[in-house]
Amino acid sequence: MSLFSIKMRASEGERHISGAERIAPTEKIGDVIAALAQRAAHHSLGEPDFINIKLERIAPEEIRRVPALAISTRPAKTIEGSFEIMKELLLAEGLTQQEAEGVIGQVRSVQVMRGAMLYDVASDRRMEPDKERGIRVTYMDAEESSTASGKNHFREALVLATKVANGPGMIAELCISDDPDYITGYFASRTAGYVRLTPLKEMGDSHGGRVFICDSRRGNIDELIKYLEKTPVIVENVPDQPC
Ligand code: PML
Repeated sequence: MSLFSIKMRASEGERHISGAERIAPTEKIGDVIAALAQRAAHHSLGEPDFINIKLERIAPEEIRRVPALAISTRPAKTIEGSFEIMKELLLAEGLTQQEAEGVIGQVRSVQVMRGAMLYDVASDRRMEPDKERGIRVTYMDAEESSTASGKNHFREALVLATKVANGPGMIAELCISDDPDYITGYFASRTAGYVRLTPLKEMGDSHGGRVFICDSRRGNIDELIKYLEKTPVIVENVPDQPC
């Protein structure tokens, strides 16, 4: 049975409107393409004038399968309370106060950036080869690839976070959604799991982004970037809802 990577991106002029991807077997390709085209055409950010749907066959032996991270939710009364929990989780991963405050400052100040920042604690440096572009995590899906046309923030984020957490030398990921209507974000790591944090921002705020925290003493950075951007990963046991 062949598997295909199916990627959709939609834009209007220079403006990015929507993007999504799936990994699906040949017999599901038609349904997945239809769902992604619907999603691209009906987006709250506007009607695109360009929709690109790209298919690539993936060799089954290239695919890595990993179980979804364990899910938990840590609600807080205030945004600052959520960032305190984030800091506590970073300290538990071995970051110093200064490092933890530094990476939280980075994720809070991300402007519009399609990819993620990659911060190395060993050198105290950002490691993205192109700082404007950031690191773009692609080639991933849940085992039960969805053919729903709406975006499920939680499910898509859990898939991405699980892929990222399994990268060589990765310590943790911080995420604030850039969707102005979505105030829940997360902290994720192999040890803590996928920890949903809410609220991480005010309703209506379109700032958001991701910071990946790694340690170049524990894994090679070039290999990590190659894994994040190129290795196909299927995540097992991904629920539709956080429960
Ligand atoms: C995004 O918008 O891409 C990030 C979504 C974060 C999802 C958090 C959750 O609901 O678990």
